[in-house]
Amino acid sequence: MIFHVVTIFPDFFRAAFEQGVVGKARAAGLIEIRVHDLRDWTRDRHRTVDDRPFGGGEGMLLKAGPIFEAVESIWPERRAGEKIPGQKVILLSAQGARFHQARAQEFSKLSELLLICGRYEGVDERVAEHLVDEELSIGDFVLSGGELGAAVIIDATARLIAGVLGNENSAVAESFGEEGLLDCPQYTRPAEFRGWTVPEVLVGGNHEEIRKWRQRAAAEKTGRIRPDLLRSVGDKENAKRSDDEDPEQE
Ligand code: 9D3
Repeated sequence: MIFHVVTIFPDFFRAAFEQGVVGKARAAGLIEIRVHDLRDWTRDRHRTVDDRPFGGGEGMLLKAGPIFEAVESIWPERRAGEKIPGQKVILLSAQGARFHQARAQEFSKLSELLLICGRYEGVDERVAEHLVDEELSIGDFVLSGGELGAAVIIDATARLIAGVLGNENSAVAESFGEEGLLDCPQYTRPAEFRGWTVPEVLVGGNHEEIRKWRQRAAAEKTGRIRPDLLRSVGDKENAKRSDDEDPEQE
């Protein structure tokens, strides 16, 4: 899979993508990350990417022109407004819909993903209206630009691509996966650290007891830290049950 990033800070990404799972996936040739400098598509002497908002207001906006030129030069088909199956353009902005694990799953099946990083006070709205497939945010907090968002989406997506993880199953059977619970608490050696011991059952070797403890501990921790996840598990199960119901009975 090829990831394209359009940004005014191309250097931001080097270290992030050299290490860990993403670095290994690149080294193995499973993914490619092409970082493009937005200023390469400016035409003026000062390589201007921003301008003041019509109607007044604080700060500067990213201009539409260089962003359209960038996308249309990376994917020339887009110049005619043609959309290629397996390719998606995303704008990272604070005004976007929230990115989540199901979107990462979806993106991992694409052949190419192009991420445009917003900056300053925002981006000329014609980019969201007429160029991109989707406008996404990574959460309800204020960042200074879309670069961290693009890195988050690439990391979450790349690790799901077949062959990237050592264990093919581990991408599925984890939190925010099928069961929608947080992981259970986990411990490693030493069995006693500063007087705090590991739950007895985990060192006992009774696998059925361990399985039950882990299930209970995961549900307890999820209820304490992320009760919103438990509610959505309930919603999913209700949805499944009504799917199974006799379609004659509404
Ligand atoms: C008047 C409010 N504005 C500034 C406080 C809104 C605003 C403009 C531009 C807030 C953030 C930004 C820049 N942020 C991003 O480009 C961004 C972002 C984010 O801020 N939060 C979560 N995800 C993302 S993805 C891109």
